[in-house]
Amino acid sequence: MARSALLNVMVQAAMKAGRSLSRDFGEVQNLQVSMKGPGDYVSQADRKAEDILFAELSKARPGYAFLMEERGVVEGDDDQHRWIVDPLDGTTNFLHGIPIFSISIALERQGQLVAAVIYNPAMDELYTAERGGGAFMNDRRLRVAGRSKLTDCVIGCGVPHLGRGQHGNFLVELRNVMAEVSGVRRLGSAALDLAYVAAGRMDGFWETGLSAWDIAAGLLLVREAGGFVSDMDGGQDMLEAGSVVAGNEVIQRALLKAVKKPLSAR
Ligand code: 2AM
Ligand code: CA
Ligand code: CA
Ligand code: CA
Repeated sequence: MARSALLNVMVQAAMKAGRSLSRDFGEVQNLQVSMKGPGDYVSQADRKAEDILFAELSKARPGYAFLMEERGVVEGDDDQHRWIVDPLDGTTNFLHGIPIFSISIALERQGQLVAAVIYNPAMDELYTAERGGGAFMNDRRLRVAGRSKLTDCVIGCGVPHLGRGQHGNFLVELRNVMAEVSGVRRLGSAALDLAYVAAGRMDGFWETGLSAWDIAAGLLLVREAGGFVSDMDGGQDMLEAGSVVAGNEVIQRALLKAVKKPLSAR
């Protein structure tokens, strides 16, 4: 498959960082791990992968700004372009030897998401999308699932963790969704959750309390696979709100409604 020069740069960077993560995943017991907050771990593997992505992307596109999980904001000379990067999405899985984790890279041009790469090195699954150009896994074109009844659907979610709050809301949301769907899943990497929605593996996904780097690439993937995304209020401020509800046109709307159903309406 012919990829644009831009996607090539992103894929090369993701593969190189992926090789670093794979090496560290093989020796996970030897990694230095520190805690950023309650239950919020970061390891040498996160930092090494981020260093590789920062070096590769800066070299290929000098001057672009960055928003990265571990470095935070890095200003650039170019005020049109910004990389939004999570070097390891699913650190908790990674540190427990669970092979569900990913690298997530998105590019914004004038505030609009234009390119996305999500890579799971453990499964060698590479997701790519470019605005207007469709979404792919490896070389296969992706399309969101076509189910139209919530009762037939498998829905992904994120569970709030220690120190993050919002547990009460989540339990209400989960109760609502459980009552209406065929199954609920929790992968532990929001980037992969969205990639799975794009691939039609899961019919929908919702999560709150997220950061821009968790979801930027996944949002473009879902849209380019023909899916729909909104924040928890039904608006389009997912990156600012740190929340997302995703699915095909019908399921996205039905899932948002189910998630938000007040307890008294049950
Ligand atoms: P991270 O692994 O990059 O930190 C889980 O659905 C999402 O929440 C992931 O994108 C994960 O990203 C993020 N997250 C942030 N802090 C977390 C924590 N303490 N435990 C689990 N997931 C966390
Ligand atoms: Ca983290
Ligand atoms: Ca993350
Ligand atoms: Ca991370």
